[in-house]
Amino acid sequence: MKKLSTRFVSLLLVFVFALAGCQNTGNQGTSFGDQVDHRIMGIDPGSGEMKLTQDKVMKAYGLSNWTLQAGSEATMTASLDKAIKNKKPIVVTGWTPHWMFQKYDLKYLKDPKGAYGKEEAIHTIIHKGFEKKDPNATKFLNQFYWTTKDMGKVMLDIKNGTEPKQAAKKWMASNKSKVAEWTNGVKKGNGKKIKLGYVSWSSEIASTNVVGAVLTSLGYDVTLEQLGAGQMWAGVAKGSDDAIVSAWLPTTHADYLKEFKNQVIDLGPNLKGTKLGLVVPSYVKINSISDLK
Ligand code: PBE
Repeated sequence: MKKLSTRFVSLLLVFVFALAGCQNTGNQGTSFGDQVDHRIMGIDPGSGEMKLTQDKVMKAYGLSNWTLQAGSEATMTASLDKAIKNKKPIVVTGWTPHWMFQKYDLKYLKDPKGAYGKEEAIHTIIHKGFEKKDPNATKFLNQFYWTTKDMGKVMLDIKNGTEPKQAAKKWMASNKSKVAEWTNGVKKGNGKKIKLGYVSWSSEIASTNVVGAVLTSLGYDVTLEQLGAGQMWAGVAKGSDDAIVSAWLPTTHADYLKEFKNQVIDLGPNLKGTKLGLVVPSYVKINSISDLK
């Protein structure tokens, strides 16, 4: 009798501990949504990705009980960093090219409904009239074209602490033939002023600084102006900025282009193969945006 009850008690203990264990890790039986408090860690409200996520993605997948938390690229990557250090679940609005894919083991959640649109490109846009005011700089801007790999090098360098201006110069020095292609047939700037608007997204800090550095090396007097996404588009439309190299098209900045299309000229892609989506650490069990529901 005694023996039996000891056995029963130890079995009971095993059971109790197993139950407690489940509660500790919190992922047996709790949905992914519950684990992350039905919260997607987003970025700046003016970004195309926030609009797309709120208006298209969350609607398409029925995520009405979810919150898209506004912040910035910096707050989003800080949350991601913290979650990964603690091996906690998290879902963020992410994009490619971005250094986070080099720094962490991440995956995009599948988007079977195609709510984020297809692969797109980053375009160079000038203020309408700039092509006449400065055909020389326009020629260079038109010839500026690089790859996600090129941009990735500059981005990672900046992420690792190099000043953006310095990182741009460094990249120029080790990619002379590419710079020579962009500046082929382009004359000296002779101190002419040029102003480029950009948003402080890692990808745009990298590209704008590289374009700025090349223009500076040509003898232009370059100003880089950091703005919000809406201000950046309004700026190049008004002409308070001459150009931007940060237009994500055809989907992400579709609304901005529609609003300002009569005041700007699209010089076409300067980088192809970008992507937007919901991103999670690879250790997270779910694989698709559909699994969020
Ligand atoms: N982004 C990076 C921007 C474009 C570049 C994806 C955060 C956006 O959503 O507007």
